[in-house]
Amino acid sequence: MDCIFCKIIEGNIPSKKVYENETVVAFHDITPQAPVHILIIPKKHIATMNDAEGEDFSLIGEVHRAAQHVAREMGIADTGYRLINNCGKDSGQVVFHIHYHLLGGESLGALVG
Ligand code: IU
Repeated sequence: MDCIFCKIIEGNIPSKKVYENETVVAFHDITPQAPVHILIIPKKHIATMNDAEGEDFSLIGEVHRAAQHVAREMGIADTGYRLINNCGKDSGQVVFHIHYHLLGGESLGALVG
C-alpha cells in the first residue's frame, strides 16, 4: 500500500517519534503549525474517519489516550491543547491515513465562536 504514514510506522521513512505502543504511533509533524505539533495515528491503515467501523473506534480511543499521555510528556497538558482530525476534501485532509493533530504550546485562538 502506498501510504506515507504506513511507511513511517514501518520505519521505512524516518520520523521523530515521541511515543509508540502496540496500536498507535505519535511523531512530530514535518510542518509544525504551533510550538508543539504532534501527529498521532493508529497503526492500522484507516483512510478517513468515514471509513472507521467496529473495533476501529477502540483504536481511535487509543489515539485519544496517547494524546493525553503525549500532551503531559510535552508539557502542554496544563496550559491546554487542541486535538484535530481532518476528514475529506473540505477539511483539507491530504494524508489518507487517519491522524490526529495535537497542537499546543501557545494560545491557539478560538476555532469556533
Ligand atoms: P492533514 O490533516 O491530512 O491536512 O495533515 C497532514 C499532515 O501531515 C500535515 O500537517 C503535514 O505537515 C504532515 N506530514 C508529515 O508530518 N510528514 C509527511 O511526510 C507528510 C505530511 I507527506
